[in-house]
Amino acid sequence: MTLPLFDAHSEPGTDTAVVLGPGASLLPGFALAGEENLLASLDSVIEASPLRHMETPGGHRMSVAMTNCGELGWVSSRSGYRYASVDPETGRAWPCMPEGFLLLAQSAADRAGFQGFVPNACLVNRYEVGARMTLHQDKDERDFTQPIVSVSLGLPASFLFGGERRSDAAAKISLQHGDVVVWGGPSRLRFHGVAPIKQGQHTQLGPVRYNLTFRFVG
Ligand code: MD3
Ligand code: FE
Repeated sequence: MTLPLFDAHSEPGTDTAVVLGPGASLLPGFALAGEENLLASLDSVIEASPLRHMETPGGHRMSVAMTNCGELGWVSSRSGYRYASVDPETGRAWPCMPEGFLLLAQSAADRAGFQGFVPNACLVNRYEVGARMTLHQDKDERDFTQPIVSVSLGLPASFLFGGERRSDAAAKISLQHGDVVVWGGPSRLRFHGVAPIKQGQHTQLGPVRYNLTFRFVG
């Protein structure tokens, strides 16, 4: 089922929240105000810790390329998933979280009703056309009272928002360049994923989608 969030004639402004579920709010276009700074900061993060296709514990190459910034970064390898303070590719600390990233994540969390959010990790995902993320839960963090803030950039995505069990039906939510979603409260442990990215060209970013997820690992 695709949720009709709004039609072309009633698209909400950047100050309107759309409730996707309990504790889950879509802030359409919320990242557009600081877009230029955001994209420049993204470039510098990727320059310091390049995007790479990590290996799953099962030995598969992920179709999404990833890197991180902040105190901790999420990594996957044959040994499992973990948060690490050192980038295994560079042998150095992850790049600091750019101030504009932090302010964006905090103001979005605030707007969605989660005051005092201080993320210490930001996972950067890059999807090329055809890349996807299968249904999963984000449970490698130690503190599920804190939300996850996600920022979509570039090509649109069909986001799959499932339930508490993998087998629960998933709603499809269309996410556009500049959209921010805050996932907290009872939605924090819901299964979710991203359908294969469809072919297209984004004016600034080309044939790719980026997603930033801000987390407080604990
Ligand atoms: C719903 N990334 O990196 S962000 C991930 O678009 C991840 O790259 C997706 O799932 C992406 O782990 C989706 C949206 C998201 C993040 C965390 C959630 C949705 C969530 C946690 C609970 C429920
Ligand atoms: Fe996730």
